Amino acid sequence: MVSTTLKRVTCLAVLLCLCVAAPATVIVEHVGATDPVTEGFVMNPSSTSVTYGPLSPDGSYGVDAWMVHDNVTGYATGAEFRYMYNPSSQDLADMASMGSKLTLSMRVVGDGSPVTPCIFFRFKSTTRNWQLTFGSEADGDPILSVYGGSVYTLDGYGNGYHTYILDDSDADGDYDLSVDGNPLASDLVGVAPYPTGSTYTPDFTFGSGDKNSTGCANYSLVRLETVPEPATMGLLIAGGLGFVLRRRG
Ligand SMILES: [Ca+2]
Ligand SMILES: [Ca+2]
Ligand SMILES: [Ca+2]
Repeated sequence: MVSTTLKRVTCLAVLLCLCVAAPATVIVEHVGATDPVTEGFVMNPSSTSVTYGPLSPDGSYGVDAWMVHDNVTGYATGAEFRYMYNPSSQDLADMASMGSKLTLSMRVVGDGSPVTPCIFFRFKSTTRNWQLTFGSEADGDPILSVYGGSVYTLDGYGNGYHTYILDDSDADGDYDLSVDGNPLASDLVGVAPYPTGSTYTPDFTFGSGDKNSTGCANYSLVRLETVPEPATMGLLIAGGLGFVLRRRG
């Protein structure tokens, strides 16, 4: 009897752990000083004059990262350079149905850099574009510009690594923006393609997106992931409980 009860309790505990321990599924991510090409990103363009490579670690910051330092101007191919992942239609369907989260941990290199598409982070669905571009104040505090939205000066944050998250955990198709866990903006709907009715080629991209300007940043984490909706979690837990209770009955 004791043994049977123990089994049931264990069964319930395992089900709950499974629900809690699998909160997200990574679609693609860049971590630390690893070459993004080995992580599933594609170089765009495939050769470049922009400086890129590993930092292990990034000097006194003590953080492993991958640098993309665009000090190149002009209009030649390779005067820009980014890493791109093209989500599959299954990725997009999972993001829409389960919810998604986009994470960027990055440091702007060079205090007093103008906000520039040479430091950018973007997710495009077929119908919407969420893009963040960055610069810094003279004192090193980051400046963040949301495409189609506001510009935020992150006073007091300093010139180190910061984590920017676009979160659509509620799977309603818009994103809440936070920096180091502090909410900045909510329900960002992104920018539709022009002309009206046309579609984007979906991508998840970071790096330098502009030929004739400059900007440098070091990227320690870039992640695209799905997150189960709270409702889904609830159903899983309820299903687990029902299973155990049926066995008890
Ligand atoms: Ca400041
Ligand atoms: Ca949302
Ligand atoms: Ca450039």
